[in-house]
Amino acid sequence: MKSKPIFVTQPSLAPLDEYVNLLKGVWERGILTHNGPLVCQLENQLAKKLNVKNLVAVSNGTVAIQAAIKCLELKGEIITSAFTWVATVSAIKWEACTPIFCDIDPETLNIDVNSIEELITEKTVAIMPVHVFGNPCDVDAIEKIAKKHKLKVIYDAAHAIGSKYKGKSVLECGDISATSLHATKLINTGEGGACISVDDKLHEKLKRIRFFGHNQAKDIVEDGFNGKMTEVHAALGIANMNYFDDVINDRKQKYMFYQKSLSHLDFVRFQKLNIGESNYSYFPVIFDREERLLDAEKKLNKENIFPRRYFYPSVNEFKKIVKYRECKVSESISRRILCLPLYYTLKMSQIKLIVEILSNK
Ligand code: T4K
Repeated sequence: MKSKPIFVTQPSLAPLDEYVNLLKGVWERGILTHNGPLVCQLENQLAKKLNVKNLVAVSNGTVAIQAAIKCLELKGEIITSAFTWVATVSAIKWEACTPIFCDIDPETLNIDVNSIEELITEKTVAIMPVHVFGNPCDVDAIEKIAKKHKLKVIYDAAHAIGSKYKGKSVLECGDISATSLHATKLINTGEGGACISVDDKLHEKLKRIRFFGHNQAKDIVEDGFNGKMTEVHAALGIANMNYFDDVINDRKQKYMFYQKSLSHLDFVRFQKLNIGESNYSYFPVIFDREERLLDAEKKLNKENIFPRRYFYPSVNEFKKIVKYRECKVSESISRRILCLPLYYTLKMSQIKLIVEILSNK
């Protein structure tokens, strides 16, 4: 009989009774959405936990990026990383802006800060870097470029809950950060996301944008949409959040174990985590050649283990939805990178098995 499949990740879930207890209140109140008490509780507790001043919960991470673009009223070109999930691109496009792809640093896998300025034109309105796999970008360098050219900065911080820059939450960097609370993230609400901005005016505006553009009197005062989170999702987030410290510590230990156990292989290397503090949310392995990756994937799949090719292909290569612009480093790394299973309930024996399979060339 085949063993249970091991996927790239599994949601970190609080004990069911803790979730059910919160749901009882939802049933009693009969309030399911529209900025209910649990959404407010989640926002307050999450802001406290992450040590950020302001946080607006929304329906998913893609909507969080769109709300950020709407909030800054951007119209034009947005320079973003070619090495990201398609949602970064689709959010920019949904807001009628144009993504301009910047290549990445081959070591950190984040936007190459030395390649941003050459992409700036009179149409550029913002930079949207991605903290790839939770590894903080070179925020100071990006801020310097943005200031010099009077550009806004939105961080796609979908992976970055718990990541830090200069000892503080990386989510407070830039004009707005957009994060994800999807099932696969370190804190999850099933589907969900959040916008973080230290600017109180932007924070209030984000709240209105999420709620069709209504103000308190229900007048339409912004160009908004429906980006609301439900009480059922917020309840899940509140229950799960209590286990965040355990989840992040567990990830770090497993990450370190993987790295140490695979470091003897001369055909793989790892993402460089040199700026700030990563949250170790993914464990990507960069192979020397795509054939070697495909071979490793095949061997793992044979044992019912399913790593994922995040991100493949490089988003500048999605020719159906974007205008292709070559980004050599991102394209090459996309073909050679594989994220190995990493999650709270993953057993050490399972990690050892994965290491063993990868070590047998
Ligand atoms: N920006 C960046 C840089 C992003 O990476 C993302 C999303 C976004 C923006 C947008 O945020 P959201 O709008 O999604 O909040 C996943 C996630 O769906 C996506 O959230 C994530 N990034 C992306 C990197 O990965 P898939 O298609 O690979 O996920 P899926 O559903 O196949 O899940 C992966 C594995 O996890 C499955 O094989 C099994 C396991 N799993 C998954 C789910 C959903 C479970 O065990 N339980 C579950 O409920 O995209």
